[in-house]
Amino acid sequence: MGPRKLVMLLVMAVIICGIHNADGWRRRRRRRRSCPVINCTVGGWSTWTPCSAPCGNAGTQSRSRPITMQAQCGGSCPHALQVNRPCNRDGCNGHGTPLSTSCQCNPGWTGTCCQNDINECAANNGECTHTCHNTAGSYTCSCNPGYNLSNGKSCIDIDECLDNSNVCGTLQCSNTPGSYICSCHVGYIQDGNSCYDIDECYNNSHGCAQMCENTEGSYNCICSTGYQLAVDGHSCTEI
Ligand SMILES: [Ca+2]
Ligand SMILES: [Ca+2]
Repeated sequence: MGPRKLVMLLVMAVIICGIHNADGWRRRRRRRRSCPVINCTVGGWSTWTPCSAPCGNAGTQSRSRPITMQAQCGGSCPHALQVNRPCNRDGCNGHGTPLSTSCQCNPGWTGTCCQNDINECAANNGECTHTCHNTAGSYTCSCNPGYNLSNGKSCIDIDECLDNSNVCGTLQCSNTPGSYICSCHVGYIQDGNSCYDIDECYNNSHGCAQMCENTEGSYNCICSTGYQLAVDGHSCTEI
């Protein structure tokens, strides 16, 4: 065999070998293509975490789920593994103003979320003159009978004698704190709702030096002939 034939044989061997190797590569490639592409699988969602704030405007909570099988053969994992959502937004009692994780309370309320009523009556009786009533978010004052509430806090005595001039009928009306008294004028005695003249001459309360004359509501002292009534209205002096 000459050198020329030897070269030809070598070239042919290289070509055959190349074709053979190309077949193997194609087969390997087909094997790789036949590996099934599998995406990941995920488990069920967890329960929601506690909210990050009890109220306000920034509370969030989340839930998650695990990957139960990783992706294979070039697969992907397109599932969300955690989601967030807002929670406990606002939630300010008593129309409070939401801050990030708490509330700014209106008067009468306190607490992180303004959930607690302030008992205004606990301090200085709520500045009520008489009775303080605590209410949710506020308070009120009330007065004992015979008084009117003024400016929501003060109790002012009612002057029954002025407001109702007939409250005592024909009797004399005297205003008192929280009430009033019906009484007879000086010289009269009360019996029920009526007043009767006191007979000072009869009951000997007159104090006249000599004689006594009863009058309606009063009495006069009288002196015998030869005497005159002194300036004190009771004594008698010789003329
Ligand atoms: Ca209150
Ligand atoms: Ca009164």
